[in-house]
Amino acid sequence: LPLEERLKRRIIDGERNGLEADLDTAMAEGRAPLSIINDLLLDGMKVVGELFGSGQMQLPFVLQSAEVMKTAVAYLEPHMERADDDGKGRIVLATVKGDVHDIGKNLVDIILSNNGYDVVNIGIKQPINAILDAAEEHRADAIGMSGLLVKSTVIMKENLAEMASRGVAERWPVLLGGAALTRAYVEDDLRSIYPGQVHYARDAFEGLSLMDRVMA
Ligand code: B1M
Repeated sequence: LPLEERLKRRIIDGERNGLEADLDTAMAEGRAPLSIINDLLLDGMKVVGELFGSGQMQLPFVLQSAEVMKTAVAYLEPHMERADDDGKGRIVLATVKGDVHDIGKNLVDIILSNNGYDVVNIGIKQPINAILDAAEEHRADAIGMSGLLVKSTVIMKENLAEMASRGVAERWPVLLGGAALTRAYVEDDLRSIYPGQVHYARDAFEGLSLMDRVMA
């Protein structure tokens, strides 16, 4: 297989033998690490999602694909360009309660960290109390929640309602992302229950431009 197809295939097959060598070759050929992730590896992940969703792939194999994805991202990260405008603001990032998906959240972490933001990534399955404690403790300027399950979209709504009832909405603009969310759900349904700013980010880059807007 040609290199690009092979890298995509590695995610689908969960094959990590020789992964680093292929990533090195792709970079040596002039592909930027982020383009390798976005244009090749995430394509593979999309196929994994489709195969799993249609019952053609079992969960342990999805897990293997996710592990290869994580290994690849960790390998590429030190090769990414870093802007030198540090100190643009601080965000607490979490995957919401009940949800373990973290590949997207961790990409958001990487993109924001490489572009001048201080990211406090508190991990997966985080209840609202833990998110707010972290935001308080680290004096965050914003809160980012990720979740991929349909039920996570409901949790996000509950979280915003809780923040509104605690009167902290003015203090923390919220960024939301994850495959089960839609812009309409965030902008039509969630905005109406949260008196502060709530933004939907389709991907990590939109997350970055929203942070730039929130902090402006
Ligand atoms: Co699961 N899973 N999974 N899974 N999984 C999905 C989400 C699913 C759509 C697959 C499917 O059925 N086709 C489905 C959800 C269905 C639903 O809710 N209706 C599903 C399911 C059902 C499950 C389990 C329930 C399966 C089971 O146990 N029977 C279980 C749930 C466990 C739990 O959470 N309690 C489960 C488990 C897993 C694994 C552990 C095996 C693994 C996750 C490993 C890990 O993350 N460490 C896994 C995976 C890999 C997937 C798919 C295949 C891929 C997800 C992924 O990493 N995508 C996924 C299929 C899909 O998404 N279509 C699926 C790549 C990633 C970069 O994309 O996270 O969307 P994403 O992030 C994007 C944007 O959304 C955005 O930026 C990123 C790109 O730049 N973004 C943000 C995300 N967060 C953001 C936050 C922001 C801004 C942007 O600001 C704060």
